[in-house]
This record gives sequence, C-alpha cells and structure tokens, in this order.
Amino acid sequence: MMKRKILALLLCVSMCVGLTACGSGQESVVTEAEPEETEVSEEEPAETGETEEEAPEEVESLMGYNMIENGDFSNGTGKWNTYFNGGNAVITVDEEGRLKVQITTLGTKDHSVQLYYDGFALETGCVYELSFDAAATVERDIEYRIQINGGDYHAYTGEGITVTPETQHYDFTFTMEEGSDPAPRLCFNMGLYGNTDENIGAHDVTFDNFELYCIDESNRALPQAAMDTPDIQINQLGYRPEDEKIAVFRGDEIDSAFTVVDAKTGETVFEGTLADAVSNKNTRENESAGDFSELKTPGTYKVVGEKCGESYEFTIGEDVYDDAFDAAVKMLYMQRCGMELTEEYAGDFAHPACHSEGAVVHGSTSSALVDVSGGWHDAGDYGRYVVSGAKAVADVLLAYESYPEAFGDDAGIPESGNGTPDILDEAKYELDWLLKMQDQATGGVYHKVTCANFPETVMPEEETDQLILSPISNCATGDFAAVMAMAARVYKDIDSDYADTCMAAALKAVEYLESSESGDGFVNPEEIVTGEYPDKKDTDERFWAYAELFKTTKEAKYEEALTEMPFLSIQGGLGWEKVGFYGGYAYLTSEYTDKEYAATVVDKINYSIDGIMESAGADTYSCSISETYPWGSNMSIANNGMLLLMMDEINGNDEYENLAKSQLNYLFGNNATSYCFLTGFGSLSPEHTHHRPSQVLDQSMPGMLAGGADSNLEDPYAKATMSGTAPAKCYVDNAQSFSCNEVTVYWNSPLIYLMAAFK
Ligand code: G3I
Ligand code: 9MR
Ligand code: ZN
Repeated sequence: MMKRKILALLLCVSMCVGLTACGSGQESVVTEAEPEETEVSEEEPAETGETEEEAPEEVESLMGYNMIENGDFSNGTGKWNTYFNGGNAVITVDEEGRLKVQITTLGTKDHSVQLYYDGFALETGCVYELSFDAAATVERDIEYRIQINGGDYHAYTGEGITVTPETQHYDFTFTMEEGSDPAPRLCFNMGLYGNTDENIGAHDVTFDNFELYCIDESNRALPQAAMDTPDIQINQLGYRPEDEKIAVFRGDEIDSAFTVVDAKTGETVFEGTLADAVSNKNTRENESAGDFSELKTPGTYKVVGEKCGESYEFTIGEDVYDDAFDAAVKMLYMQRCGMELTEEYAGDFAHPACHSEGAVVHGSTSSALVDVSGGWHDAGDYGRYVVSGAKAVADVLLAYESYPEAFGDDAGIPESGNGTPDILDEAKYELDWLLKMQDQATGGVYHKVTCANFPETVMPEEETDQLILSPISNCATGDFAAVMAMAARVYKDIDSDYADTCMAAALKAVEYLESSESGDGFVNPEEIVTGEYPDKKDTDERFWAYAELFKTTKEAKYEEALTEMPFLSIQGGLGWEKVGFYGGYAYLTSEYTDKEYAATVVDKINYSIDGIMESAGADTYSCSISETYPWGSNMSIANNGMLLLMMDEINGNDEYENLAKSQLNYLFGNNATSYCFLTGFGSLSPEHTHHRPSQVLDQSMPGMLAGGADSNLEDPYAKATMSGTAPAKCYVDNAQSFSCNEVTVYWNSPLIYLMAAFK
C-alpha cells in the first residue's frame, strides 16, 4: 500500500520568464496565486511560444499511499504532537494500540487543547479522503481541521464531530481549492469546543487508523514555477565610489569575462575577468568572484555575463545607504510598545497604545499589577525580553559612541527636533522600560514580560491576555547592569539626572548579582511558552556589567572584580546569549591598568576574528559564518561585521573594515538566496515576514532585517520545503517560516551599527 506509483506526468514548466539562467537559482517558492485551471494529461504539452521551454518533468503521482505515517500507532506516538493554550493533556499509545489523549484541563478556547500532525502536503485541485476512528470516555464535541499552519490558521477543510464512548469511524472527502500548501497541519481542537460541557472534568479521547489519501488527481494544477533569481549577485543597495565591489557569479558554466553596463543606456562602462569557478560548501554551488572596484563613477548599473545573464540593478553613489539606514533606525520606533503610534509617524502601521495594563509577577501570591509599559516589541511577537532588548540597546549606544556623526535629530519620530540625537531618544524609550523591569526590593531584573502564549496574528493592541513577569534571572540582571552603566556614560552630558538614575539602577543590579549564586540559568516556567532566551552561563553577563561600570566610573574595584574572572573562560560574543565581547571591548576602550589582562582579552577576541576571516576566506560571498547557518544567521553575520569594526579600533587593521563591509554586502543581496534581507529595499526583498503587524496589514513593514538562512530548519514550513537544501540557501520568504523570516530589534541593531560606520 505504501508503494508510490510513478505516473510519469509530462508537465511543461512554461512559467519560467526573464533571465537566461546558468541552471541554478532559488528553491521553489509557493505563492498564493490562483491555481491554474489545467488538465493534467499524458500527452506532449502544447507549445506556449512565449517562453523558453525546459525538458518535461516527471511528476510523482500523489495517489496510492497513506500520507499519514504510522497512522495506526504501531510505532508509538510518532509525529503526533500537542499544543496547549490554556488547556492540558498527555498523549500516549494505550494497550489497544490507539492514540490516547488524556485531557486534564479543557481551557477556554476551542484550541486550548490541540492534537496535531505535520509533514504532508496538499496540492491544488486534488481530492483527498481523510478517515479515522475516534472515541471518548465521555461524549463530547471536538473539531477536526486541516489548516494553514500560520497567519490566520484558516481551515482548508474541517468540521465538528461528536465523539462517543463507542468507537466510530469517520470519513471525509474534500478538494484542495486553494494554492498548494507544502506544510499544512492536521489538527483536532479538543478544548472548549461546540457543546462540550465546560465541567466535563478529566477524560480521554482516543484515535486510531488515520488515513489520508489522494483519491483523485485528475485536476491537479501545474506546479508553480521555481522563482527565477539572477546568477550574478551584488549588493542591491549599491556601493559608495571607493568601496570594494565584488559580484558573485554562479552556475554549472561560468563566464570567464564580464562587463558592467549602464542600466539606462546599455553602454559598457567596465570590463573584467573571472577566475575559474570554485565550489562553495555553504551554497553547494560553483562560484567565481568578479571585482569591479575600479568603477567609481556614480550611476546605475548591471553586471552582465554571457553565460550567467544579468545581475539586479545597483547604484554607485555616496548616499546609497542613507534611506536604508533611516528605515532601519525607524524600525525601532515602529516596534514601540505602550504608546499610540500615530499615522503621522507610523503611516499604515499606526495603532493605539498596547500592553499598558500592568503585569502580574509569576509565582507571586499577590495579584497586584506592576507597571512595565513601554519598550520595544522584541520581534514579530509582542514579547518584551530583557536579554535581547539589552543587546539591541547596547548596539545602538555603541554605534552612537563610535559614529555620532551618523545620527541626526530628524529621523521622523515624535522626539525629532528636540535637540537630542534621535537615536538617543529611541534608546531611552527602551531604557525607560528596562528600568521598570527591575524589582525595586532586590535589584534583580525580570527576564521578560509576555502573555502566557504567543498571540494570534493580530495587531499589538489586540493582544489583551494577562501580562506576566517571568522570574528574575542573573543573565537579565547582568545585561541590565551593563547597559545602564553604558547609558550613565552616554547620557551624562545630555541629561545628567537620567545618567544618575541609570547608574543607581546599575549599582542595585550588581548588588543583586553579588548576593546571588552564579550559574542559575533561565528556563520558561511551565505554563509560559513565549520566547525563552535560555542561557546557562551568567559569567559573561557579570563580566560585561563590571566592564561597563569600570569604563564609566573608572573605579578600581570594578577592574579588580573583572580581572578576577579569567577572560578565557568567559563566553565571547555579541549576542543575546553570549555577551563576553561587549565586556571585552568595554575593557579595552576603558582606562585600564592591567595590561596583561587586556592582552588576554585581545588574544581571545582575535582568535574569533581569525575564525571569521577563515570562514570569509572560504566563501565566495565572504560570508563570515560557515557550514551551519543558525536561526537569525543575519544577526551573526552583522555581529561579525560589528566585531571587526570594534577590533579595527583596537588592532588598527584595514582588512577588518573591508571584511565588515562584505558582511553588509551579503545582507543586502550578495548572497546565494539573491535576497536583500532588508524589507522594502533592493530588487528582491522579503515580502512575507513573520511579523504580526505586517501579516495583519498584508505588507511587510519597511526597514526590517529578516532572520535569514537557518540550516537547522526550525519550523514546520522550513522542514517541509527545504530539507536537503544547502545551508546558505535555507531561507524562504514565507510568513509561516518564523525561523527564517521573523524580524527582531536585535537583528536590526547590529545592522544599524554597521551602516553607521559606512555612512
Ligand atoms: O546552541 C547552539 C550552538 O551550539 C550552535 O552552534 C548553534 C548553531 O547551530 O545553534 C545554537 O542554538 C541555537 C540558539 O538559537 C542560539 O543561536 C538554536 O538552535 C536555536 O533554536 C535558537 O534560536 C533562537 C530562537 O528564539 C528559539 O529559541 C534564536 O536565537 C532567537 O533569536 C529566537 O528568538 C525569538 C524569541 O524566542 C521570541 N521572539 C522572537 C525571536 C526571534 O525569532
Ligand atoms: O510567532 C512566534 C515567533 O514570534 C517566535 O519567535 C517563534 C519561536 O519561539 O514562535 C512563533 O510562534 C509559533 C510557536 O512557536 C509554535 N506555534 C506556531 C507559532 C506561530 O506561528
Ligand atoms: Zn505592545
């Protein structure tokens, strides 16, 4: 029964338009376009004439096999999972070999208890039959659905059923009317659904013999054509006249020479040659880099090769980053929580004040509400997390300290024109919130404030569940102390009272840390399932706090405290988890007295820089990470650029600046996905970000840096569509893919730093 029949459907992929490809390109991307009414036939397709034809493809039949693996539970619970939103249950396989869902809490929503199965696909025009057996210890209503797994979670098919103590067989037939979905979810809502008695108490629902068959594929639509992207990559925002300019060519056959042409006149303005192609393990493509740095004349151009086609257009000019920089900074304002965003400043993304209700303290017997309003929404979710928020604020404060001339007072935020650089007004919005996250009694800082669950795809003011302060953590407290000490330095000449407030808060936080045992990591309390930002080591956060306190106050006791911590054992990094290099940089730029210690700091950071250079040297795009692209890889890449610039200050190495610039080139399009990862900029940029306001308004907010390639495939959509894909190409512009296509304030912030340096 599991045997797949090859139908040898001859399909003409007739939708390829545009450039003559070198044969590679982007993974196929499912769009929500209307399905084409096409008869599947075994005959030769008619000539379309309009486009280049490719060899007919053999398409596997969808019929004749059960799309649910292990539907009889002979191999345990397998790929079946539960999702809770206020309810609770446990799944096991019972003595009779059925899947048993032991429901203990019903919750208040239909999906408060959900059983689900991912890992199949539905194709437009096909007819499917779903069947299963179900029973319950107490008669009740449940709902089965096959739904889109993200956004509005609308059902492709589904209905309510009444399950009874006597096992019943259910059988449903449906046609996939919408665009093909490579990653839908089959689920059963078993919370407070239909006429189920809310006082039903603990009960079991059992399932068995799941079958999902395609029973008719005669109206199966043609597969969507793979998206055609150029085989010559460039920075789509362009280059400043003096920048190094490298285009990356790819394909089975690569040109040996190329030209750069004026985009308007077609006139050749530069001729270059290409070395033999090399294969790149990150992209699994053959590539060659073409250098056209000598072209410095401002203008709009394309890179052209006979075999590889054309690049997207780009500009050479002094101001190529100006608009993108403004938008990347403005994104922070757009993420503001707890105040109304007016149309004047936020345009379509205007919304009333959100999340202003006050939060309860997790585990506290008191139901008193704490005011923790304000700050930036972390990301596509509306959580506000201290460790990631501290990273974001640190980056922009460092950017301001190193490149103050990059920031003006006219960013188009409510504080513009008040005489203070807007970036400091913006950072203060987050710092004000951070101050509220400190427990006044102990000085400890709550790890985060979120609801118990991630919100639906709604605007922020529509997330109205109870806000909860998750427990105090050492990591949050250490990061808090560090950025408050930093703020005390940066705001000293601008608002000395505020600087004093920040310093007092930093000292209180350090007092807490000194009385708290090292090593307590943060894990989510059981009923809170929002972003965890787990971190098992707090020594790097402690180190960073001492380093910033020392840099700001110059007091010997902080230098003594930090030099007692061997830097070699401190987790290096500029992330939300590993923050040691913020501390190292603070020490190296302070009035330190321990030269030997400083030397070990330099050595350790230089060792990381060596790794960055090695990775970049082995990658045609000079991308500074290799082999594994983690969740938020664009942050890692931007962080590496930032670290190079920081260490350029210390080591004075010209190569660093150039390599940092290459990281920016990668982010703006010189990468194997062909995407400029900053929304709203470049020729091809993310349009379907996992960002709730963008999803609700059906337009990606401009100025957001998407997470980028994640070779760990960390969401169902990514798993379903990119298994086996080369690491650097594990990116999909789909809102369901939260591990590739979400955005965060702390991914924008290192980008802001990088761009500030190159303005
Ligand atoms: O620890 C391993 C490391 O050893 C390995 O080298 C590296 C590369 O594969 O992976 C590391 O773990 C990853 C970790 O991030 C640290 O980079 C995990 O696989 C990965 O799952 C984890 O992803 C985090 C994700 O939350 C899930 O926890 C992202 O960094 C983090 O940015 C993201 O943050 C979410 C918030 O929870 C909620 N708000 C939105 C935000 C962005 O998506
Ligand atoms: O939307 C959530 C996103 O903001 C988080 O970064 C991500 C990782 O924790 O989780 C997303 O929420 C998903 C959840 O983890 C699993 N169920 C589907 C949710 C969103 O579509
Ligand atoms: Zn909010």
